[in-house]
Amino acid sequence: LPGEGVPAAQKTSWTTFVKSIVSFSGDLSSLTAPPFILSPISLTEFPAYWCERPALFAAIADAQDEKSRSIAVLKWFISTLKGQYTSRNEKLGSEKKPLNPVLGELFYGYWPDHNGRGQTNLVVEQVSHHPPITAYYISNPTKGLALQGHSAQKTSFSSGSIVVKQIGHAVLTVDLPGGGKEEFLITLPRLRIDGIWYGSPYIELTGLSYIQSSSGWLSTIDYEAKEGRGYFGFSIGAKSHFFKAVLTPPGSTNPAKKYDGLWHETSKDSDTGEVFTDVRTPKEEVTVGPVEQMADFESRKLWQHVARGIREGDYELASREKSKIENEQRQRRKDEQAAGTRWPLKHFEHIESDPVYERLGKLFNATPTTEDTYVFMRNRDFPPATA
Ligand code: CLR
Repeated sequence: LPGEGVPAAQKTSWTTFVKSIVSFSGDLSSLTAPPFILSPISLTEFPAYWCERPALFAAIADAQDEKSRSIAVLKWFISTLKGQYTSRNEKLGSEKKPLNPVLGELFYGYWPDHNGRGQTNLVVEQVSHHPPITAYYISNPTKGLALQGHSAQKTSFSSGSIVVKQIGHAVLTVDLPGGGKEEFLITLPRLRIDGIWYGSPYIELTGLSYIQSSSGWLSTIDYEAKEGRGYFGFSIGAKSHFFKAVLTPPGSTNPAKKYDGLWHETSKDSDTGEVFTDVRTPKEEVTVGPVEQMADFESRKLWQHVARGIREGDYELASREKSKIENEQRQRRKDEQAAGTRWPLKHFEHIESDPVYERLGKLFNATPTTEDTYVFMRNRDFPPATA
């Protein structure tokens, strides 16, 4: 039923919200939403989804040749999708509206070493507020792996769904044992947020995404697989989460490997039937130090009272604390403008065009043909000295 997932007292406010997204295109984060759809988690925490299976990440470094490395990267990538796109439904009951990070907001974490896989470290910084852009750097120094990327969104509304175009890309750099490195350009799929009328939004992935290796191997992931249809060809629609992927060798369009399945459950090698990914096992959440020891701009400290308000249903507290943060931000921007200064980023530097994107994007005719990026400049020690 329409509005099924909406608490009775918030039905009017949900209708108003839905009306506002229907006639809106751009930055959804700025719209006021009813309390039941608010998440107590800031978008700066989302890059952690890239590494919740640290062993699969580390395994990329153990692959022995170009082809196996590309397979290992694809396996790790597909295995992150469940966390990236379904974990709010699992944890919070439906997709929710994350807290909109402030400029300079930070999120640090790590996954400890275990069975020789090495420690993986996470640095996230909100590098832009309008539009919201989040930059991240995830590294496993022991294994010689680093993932650098940024994430922004363009949203529009189409036949009952929110369509989210992901802006940004990620580059995975693998240090090779014999010296030298291999790079992987990772593009991001489009999202459709369905279930809006019902008040229980969830994400479906659409279109294609790519993982282009500097070795020439290319993975093409297709999220439009047609197996999502049930008896009589009716679309099951709800939560199909199918994908098909093909891996092609340098300079060829002939697949060397094909995979298909459900990215939130299991997938297989299409030719042999052998298991490719299985994400039904528990994932490992990022380790984060205690809030009491965080700096003021670290996400969980900055938002702690807002988050408590949302979690405990004290929406008055949440909105009062949110206004405080927003007013303080406005004042900061005013002061900077008056002084002719700009907020200094801590870890990243913006560049107009990413040479890796340019170089590797050509190999599969990436659109757009050029993209800006945020280069990771400065690290910090892990685990935090205070932990
Ligand atoms: C951020 C980057 C992550 C993957 C990811 C997952 C969920 C996306 C999020 C990104 C961006 C913000 C997002 C969210 C789902 C809902 C939310 C699009 C792409 C929007 C702003 C909120 C819409 C409000 C409805 C829930 C009503 O790697």
